[in-house]
Amino acid sequence: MSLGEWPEPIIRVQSLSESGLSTIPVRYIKPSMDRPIISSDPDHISIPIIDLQGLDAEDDNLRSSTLNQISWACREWGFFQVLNHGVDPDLMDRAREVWCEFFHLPMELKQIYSNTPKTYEGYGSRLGVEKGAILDWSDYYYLHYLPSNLKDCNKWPAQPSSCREVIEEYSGQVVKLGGRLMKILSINLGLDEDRLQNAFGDIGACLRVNFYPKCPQPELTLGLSSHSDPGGLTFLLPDDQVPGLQVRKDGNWITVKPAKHAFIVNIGDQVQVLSNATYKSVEHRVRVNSGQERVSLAFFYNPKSDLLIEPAKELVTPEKPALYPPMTFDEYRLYIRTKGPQGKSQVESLASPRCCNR
Ligand SMILES: O=C(O)CCC(=O)C(=O)O
Repeated sequence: MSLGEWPEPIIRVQSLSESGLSTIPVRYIKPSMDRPIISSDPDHISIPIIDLQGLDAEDDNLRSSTLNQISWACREWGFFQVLNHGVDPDLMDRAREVWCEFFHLPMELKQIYSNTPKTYEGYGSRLGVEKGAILDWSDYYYLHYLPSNLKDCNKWPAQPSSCREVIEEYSGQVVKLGGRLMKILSINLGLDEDRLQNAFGDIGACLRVNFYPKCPQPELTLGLSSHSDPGGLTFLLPDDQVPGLQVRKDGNWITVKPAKHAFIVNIGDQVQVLSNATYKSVEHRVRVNSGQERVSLAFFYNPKSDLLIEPAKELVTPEKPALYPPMTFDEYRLYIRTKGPQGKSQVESLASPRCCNR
């Protein structure tokens, strides 16, 4: 399958939504088993919220209790919210605002940045290039921050006028948070604190800003289909006014209730591989609604794209052999770039007892 061009003309979901239609086109209608069932959401369950201030505490008990909370969240949920994470709350607000403004610019200004599946950079409306695929109810903007040879600020929106500056500052701070959490995850896995970071090499970092327009029939579609993130760690700045993100837990879909100025952190497939499945990347999806649009910023902290990623040797034992074959992130992400979001099918299809005993 070629990643040269989109297989069909691109339709902006925002334009569809703003046209005032009362039923959604058939291309957005999900099979009944994939549709969101609003009433099935158990309200009393939520993903863990962890205050990272405890990591800098002089008090050893507080520090180790924070490490334990993170360890538990990584094992049990693969998803958690972090508070006091070091990213400036005002900058978080500005980042969200500037992207809301971008999506409300006239269409012709956004179209300048239309993307293609070759790199996905720019303004897009679909993931995957399969002709006739059922599409998600969202548009997005995708850009590279690291490595610096891929960073091209001319591919970032020139409007709103503060957009590039805000992206730069925001990304720098989130990358620092990523480096800090990589150390914590290494320590919690019983590895040297730099072990995961060294396996990632010179990291890649990119931002996808998701825009979910209002939808007249939210019960028939999804803003983003179920998927696990192919990369290392994801730092999601959700819309703090409009819920939508759902995480799969024990067969149920749990709707995340974002805490003010928290980041939602989740484990990606590459950390699942490196940790030899001690930590799992977890499926998630996004619901839309008829009353309010929603914006979220997903920042992906990834390995260098041409390094082989495989289970850390220290975590491979005769009782727990290597579950995954070595693979570069470039090879790995071709799957989602071709097929679009497909639950956890990729990482699960790679896991094989036959990879053991190497
Ligand atoms: O919009 C959200 O809350 C989640 C976005 C997401 O999962 C992604 O961009 O990969």
